[in-house]
Amino acid sequence: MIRIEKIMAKLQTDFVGREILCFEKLSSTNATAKEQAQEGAREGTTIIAETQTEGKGRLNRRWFSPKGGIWLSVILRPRITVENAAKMTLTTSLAVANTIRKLYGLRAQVKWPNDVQIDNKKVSGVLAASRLKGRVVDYVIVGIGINANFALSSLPSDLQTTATTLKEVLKTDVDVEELVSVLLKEFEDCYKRFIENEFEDLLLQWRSMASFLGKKVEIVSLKERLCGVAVDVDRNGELIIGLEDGNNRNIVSGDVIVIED
Ligand code: BT5
Repeated sequence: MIRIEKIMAKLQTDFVGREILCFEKLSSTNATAKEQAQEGAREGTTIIAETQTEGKGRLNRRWFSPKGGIWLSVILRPRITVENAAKMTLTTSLAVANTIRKLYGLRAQVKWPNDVQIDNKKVSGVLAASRLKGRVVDYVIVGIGINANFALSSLPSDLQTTATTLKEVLKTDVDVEELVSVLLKEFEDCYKRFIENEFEDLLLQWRSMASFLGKKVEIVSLKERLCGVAVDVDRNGELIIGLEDGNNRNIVSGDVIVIED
């Protein structure tokens, strides 16, 4: 069981996680967070579930959420316009990578747009879903999944080569409540910097942990597949790909597959 009192005892945030709702099982913490946000939950309210029966990734893809993982969503109410909302994803993955580095000394890396990896394997995925009022954001639900205390064998076999868990890497269980409290603090710090218009500083740090920059990659999106070199991620959070013809292309959404190290 995840113990809220233990998280609270360690929590050093101003507002993120000051209100925590913890459930044994939910369909998705994002769905519950959305309901709470619509009912007026205050900024920072955090929903945690020990397992999710319908955890979601981007494009409605399935996110496997066995017991032992950290599955949580945070409700935010930033005063930003729609163009800025996508930057929340990079801000969040930076917070997750920083947390894993600080707590366990592991070389966590980020992959555009929303993965955190250890040894090129996905240990965490994040999502930022915004609800708009005109061009302004009404609220953002940030969803974070971290594969913490479960064996890889709890995931479907096709994911066992692309994913990893903290338990698998560290060969021991981690303290889940400590992980959640440090993560929420790290996230709040990154979020505050984002709100204070320091996204470019966050991006500098994010880039320094990026596993894929400078590598030959394939981009797979709903519209197309293309190959090139991952040149950079720009100040809007878009991925810049150098094509074989010498031109650059900006990519707004899609998956990155590294094809040559
Ligand atoms: C993500 O999507 O990586 C975002 C994952 C966000 C999960 C959190 S958990 C709390 C909150 N509540 C939710 O319902 N969601 C959020 P994407 O980049 O689309 O990656 C999805 C793909 O990752 C799937 O298609 C699988 O290939 C793979 N995958 C699924 N479960 C995984 C896991 N536990 N670990 C590693 N890879 C996984």
